[in-house]
Amino acid sequence: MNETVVVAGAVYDRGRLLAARRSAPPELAGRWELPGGKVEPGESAQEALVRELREELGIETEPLERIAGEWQLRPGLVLHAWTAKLLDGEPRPLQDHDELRWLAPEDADAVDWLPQDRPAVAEAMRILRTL
Ligand code: DCM
Repeated sequence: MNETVVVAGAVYDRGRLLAARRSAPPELAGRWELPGGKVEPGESAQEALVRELREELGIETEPLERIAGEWQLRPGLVLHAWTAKLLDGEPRPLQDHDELRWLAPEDADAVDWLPQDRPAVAEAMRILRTL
């Protein structure tokens, strides 16, 4: 099996979870996600997550733990999610997104999440409540 992993980050800061609204591609634009991207050959999931969050949002993060589960995006592409701590920077939508929001646990349903991200978001909010 040579499945490509998309790694998404549940980035926490001061009791809130970062949500990002996609600006592309057209079929995903306007929906909200946990930001991230594809793991490249030779990269670990954690390295890919740190790189993607730096490229897309201009932030430095530390991956914490894998959120249990994996979600098929399409044949050959599978979504994993990790919790991550914001270390430095104020997130800005530099590419792929046009809006960002910090959500408290009670606001989890305030945005229109991509369906494939919903299980990871629910688990991320459960973890956030315990931190
Ligand atoms: N993707 C997703 N959920 C995420 C991140 C990405 O469903 N939290 C999907 C969107 C794309 C693919 O993964 O089909 C690759 O993402 P990107 O374009 O951000 O590299």
